[in-house]
Amino acid sequence: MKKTLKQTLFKKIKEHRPRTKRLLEEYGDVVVDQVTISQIIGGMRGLKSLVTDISYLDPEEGIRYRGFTLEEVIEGLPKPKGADMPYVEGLFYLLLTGDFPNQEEVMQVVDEFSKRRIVPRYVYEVIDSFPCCSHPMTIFSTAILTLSRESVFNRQYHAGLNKKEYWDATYEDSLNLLAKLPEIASYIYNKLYRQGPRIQSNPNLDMGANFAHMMGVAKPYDDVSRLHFIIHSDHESGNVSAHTGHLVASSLSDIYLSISAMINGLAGPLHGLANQEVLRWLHEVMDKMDNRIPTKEEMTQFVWDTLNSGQVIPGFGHAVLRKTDPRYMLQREFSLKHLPEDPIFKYADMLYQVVPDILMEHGKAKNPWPNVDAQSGVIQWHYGVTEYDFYTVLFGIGRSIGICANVIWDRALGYPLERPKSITTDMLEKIAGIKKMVETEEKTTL
Ligand code: CMX
Repeated sequence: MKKTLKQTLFKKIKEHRPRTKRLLEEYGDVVVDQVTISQIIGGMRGLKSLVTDISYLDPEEGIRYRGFTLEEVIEGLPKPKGADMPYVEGLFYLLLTGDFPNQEEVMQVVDEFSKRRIVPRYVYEVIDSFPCCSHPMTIFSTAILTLSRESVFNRQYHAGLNKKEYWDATYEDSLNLLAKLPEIASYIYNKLYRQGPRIQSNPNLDMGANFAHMMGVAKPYDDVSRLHFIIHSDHESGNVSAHTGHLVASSLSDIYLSISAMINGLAGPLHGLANQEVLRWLHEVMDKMDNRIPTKEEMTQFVWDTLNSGQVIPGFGHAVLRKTDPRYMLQREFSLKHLPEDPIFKYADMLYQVVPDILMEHGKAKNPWPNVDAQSGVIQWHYGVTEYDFYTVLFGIGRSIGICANVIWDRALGYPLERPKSITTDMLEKIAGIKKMVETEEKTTL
């Protein structure tokens, strides 16, 4: 009998624990980085102060999951029959263990997800009770929060759980939650935008196909969903959603509280919400152009107008990346293959041609190249999911997979409560020697 994912994971955890223990006990004083005032005031950019083995973001290369590029991940994971994109459940296996699952191993996870997918009725009642015009991310976050009462971790913790077992209960909570996210998200979508009867899930389908089925969108939307969830799952630890998930979980809040919190971080326009902002912005341009494809000069003018009015160009720039996001490139390749003639794709592609040069001339953004959000909405739009307010929910399903994997490992390795130290502006000025200079100046004037 093949080992289950949980058994394989436990073996990896036991192998890894001594590495963390040795680093802490024997090398705890080794200096990794130093911190400057601009990093303290400037959102801790580049400060090496978190650890994760699930993914690593190289500024010049882009994301690697467990050491593998996205192309290698897509190539190496098992795929459902006839699909171009792999099982999302297989990605979860890879993120947790660092190993590519074989067909039998991935089917075990597909089966686990299928068994845990049923959402309690009270969650639907909470969703139904939202006032109209609520943003789908607010509803999604609340629905997840509501599930906290199901937490295995909470139950076991209050009954007296050994620290070494925290990861196990968190693993159970994570699977229980991840399996339900497509059901919750598609329910929100249908409620907000379709008003038709809910499409029941099909327990025989994998996560991507089941999501497409519940959204009521035909093939290849199953592959679109798989690709979307896989490429959005993780982007190392420092981005707002990943960091929030880790931070909240570090106080031993359960996975539902942690994932709900990370969804709230993702809902900001400088982070995940940028994918809806790209479509909103493109539609403003389309309206002004009466749906005609603008010339390069016209598009250039729109971009400058946005910059000159003090707004950012959504879908461009990145806090870490310094080249075109490989997640953008993968989606662009998909679009070139499946929707090259779509007008929205043509608009987005024109942005790719004009924005980087403009941002360079503008001279502020450290990275003028497109990020993941510049292209994801274009694909959704093409397949009929045109309600762009919903796009960040899709990002949220994917990102939850990575955060759950991270939190399980955080608990397995006993990472403590996160608690950096803050200081005051007075103290920073003192460190910079500014106060002394001001006092001297005052004395001179007197
Ligand atoms: N358009 C206009 N100005 C931009 C810009 C853009 N796309 N990207 C960066 N800048 C500006 C910043 O606002 C900043 O201006 P100020 O000095 O006036 O504050 C300056 O350039 C320097 O910023 P940076 O160091 O290059 O970038 P940050 O690390 O501060 O911010 C990010 C990164 C993503 C928030 C920023 O590039 C941005 O706002 N992009 C547009 C929104 C977006 O696409 N977000 C999604 C990112 C991916 C994701 O998380 O989903």
